[in-house]
Amino acid sequence: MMRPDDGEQMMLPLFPDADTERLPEREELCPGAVLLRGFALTREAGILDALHVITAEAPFRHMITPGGFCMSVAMTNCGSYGWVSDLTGYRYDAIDPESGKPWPSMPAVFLKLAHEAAASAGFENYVPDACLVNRYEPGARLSLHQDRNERDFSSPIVSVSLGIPAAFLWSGLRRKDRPVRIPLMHGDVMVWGGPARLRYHGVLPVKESSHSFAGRHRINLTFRRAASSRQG
Ligand code: MD3
Ligand code: FE
Repeated sequence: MMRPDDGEQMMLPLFPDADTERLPEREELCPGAVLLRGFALTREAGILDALHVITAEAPFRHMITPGGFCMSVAMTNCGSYGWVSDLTGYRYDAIDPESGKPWPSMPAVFLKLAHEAAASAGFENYVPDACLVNRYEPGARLSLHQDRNERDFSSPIVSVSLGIPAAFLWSGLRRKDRPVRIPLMHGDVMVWGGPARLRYHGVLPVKESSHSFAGRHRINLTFRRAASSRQG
């Protein structure tokens, strides 16, 4: 027989979020920006295979900035468009300037990962047409910048961190805003859209370490919609 106050005997946790608060799986950093810890972990084998196919066709290279500096991050691309930098500026190009051929196609495992990450951050129907692959070795960094070469700012950017960790610098809409540091680990995925899309961001010099995924490297996959969605 139930007594009226039996409900009070249930083990209701005193602090409901205590277990998840230390390492939340899904964290909203600001409106439009969601961090999905470990989201890519179940697909690392497929991602690694795909990376080998891409880099056999379009090897990592250090691009030159319009100011004449050699970037410390090595890059390549896959998808319909690739991000390129040279003395004439930054742009998206359907052709890899090193090979004169189109960039390797976007592997299905990449498309699915980006689509599902975007959906779980609230962006439905995300179909990226460009994936920039960044490779950091210890000491490599990416200074504060905005990503604004894309036609379509209404689509989010999905960023996948693999290999050794890095500290991501996340700032505001103005370069002088004070950045926050976010440690990014193997398998973490970030989705940036809406009001967060044009925030300044960068990566601090990567510290020496090693990880089974790619030895002394940090690999970052950055998915974008370079062409406008209407144009296709
Ligand atoms: C926030 N890459 O390739 S990804 C880049 O870790 C780039 O390699 C970094 O920034 C990396 O352009 C950071 C996370 C990221 C990417 C684009 C963003 C964060 C962003 C665009 C707007 C706001
Ligand atoms: Fe960026």
